Amino acid sequence: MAKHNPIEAAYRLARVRYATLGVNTDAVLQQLVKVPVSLHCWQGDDVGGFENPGASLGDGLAVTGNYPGKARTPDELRADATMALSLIPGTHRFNLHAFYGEFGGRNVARNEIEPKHFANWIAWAKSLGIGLDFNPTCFSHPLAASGFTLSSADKTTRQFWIEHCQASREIGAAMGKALGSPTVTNVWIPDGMKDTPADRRGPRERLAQSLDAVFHKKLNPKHNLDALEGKLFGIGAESYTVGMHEFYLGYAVKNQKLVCLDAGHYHPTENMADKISSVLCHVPEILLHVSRGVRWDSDHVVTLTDELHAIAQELVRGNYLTRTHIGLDFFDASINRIAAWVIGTRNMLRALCIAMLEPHAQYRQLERAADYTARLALMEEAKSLPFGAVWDYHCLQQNVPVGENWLAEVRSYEKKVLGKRA
Ligand code: RNT
Ligand code: ZN
Repeated sequence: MAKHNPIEAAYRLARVRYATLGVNTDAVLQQLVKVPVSLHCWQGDDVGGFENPGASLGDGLAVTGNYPGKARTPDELRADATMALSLIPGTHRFNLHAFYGEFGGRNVARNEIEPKHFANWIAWAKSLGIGLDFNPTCFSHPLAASGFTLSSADKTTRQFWIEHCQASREIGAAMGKALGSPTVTNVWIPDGMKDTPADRRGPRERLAQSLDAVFHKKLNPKHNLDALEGKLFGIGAESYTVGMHEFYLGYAVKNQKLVCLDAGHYHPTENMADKISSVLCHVPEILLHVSRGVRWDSDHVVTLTDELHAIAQELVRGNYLTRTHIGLDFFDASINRIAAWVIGTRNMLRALCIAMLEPHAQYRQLERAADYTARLALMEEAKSLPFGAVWDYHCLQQNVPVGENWLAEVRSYEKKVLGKRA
């Protein structure tokens, strides 16, 4: 360690402080660097995809803002994501939606997409040594315009989306195989109704049947893992969401699939963190969409909130990191999109770092002894421990900018690259 580097000096002091609580900061950083976060491709281009340039979003999703410089092509999106990844400590993953495939200018129907349409993405991921995750895109499409996809009463529509999801799982498996790390393929559908439905049962029973068809073919879990994402409501689907949490929880428990918990998809007074240890009693693994709900929007950039701390604490305290796939899900078009990725991902990792630094062995001991006074006292004191010094040192060690220094790099990329995009 260099003698006069202030980051290192602060770390040395922090290490001593944490040691008094029985926490080994070096061990924490060794653990932290191994945790991958899956960056969602759709922050880079406002959930546009590359099927239909200029197509507008809908189906319960809304992106607001018109910050200049969004990625317009797969190459631009890869360049932007590479930039974001270079500012985040550790080795992470990238999460693609099906409509980010490269179809060579041809109109390839969604139920006919193949691994070859993602060959460039796979090559890019390989070059960075990262894994990929995947999602069928059951929105932004004429056959989703009725508000129903896998749960549609129309057999042809239903079949189309079943085939799209089947094709997506095959792509997920091809990615996982090529990259030597399982791809999590996550199904989310927008199906629902704006106003009170007469029939809540029919669409749900059809959705269950469609999912059975989607998952009929067994895929090697070393290549592909299936996840299901529920939601409370979407814009324009306020009264009825076919795929609500209870629906998928039941389906996932029965079929041992992964449940995807999106932090923006519950009633605002519900705590997503509290669901982790509940759901993991009954399914082998989970996927997280870490996000931030603000009033009716479920997708603001992840900031270092109490809710985020709670999620990280649950993952660490419950020893769930090996059974949890951490992904992000937000889209903000009102700020620099690369900065949005960097802020959200660094916050997720920072929250994990803080959670790992807690003296949880002591908490647990006090709890077992029913000394709730000391437990509360210790938890509150822990809130001002010098975790910032540990996090800064981690960034330094991982050769990424310390503190706010990453912003200057985004600014210079903005000038050199984003500014030249029309
Ligand atoms: C929608 C879900 C879903 C999407 C992405 C684009 O409410 O959260 O995960 O955000 O698939
Ligand atoms: Zn989500």
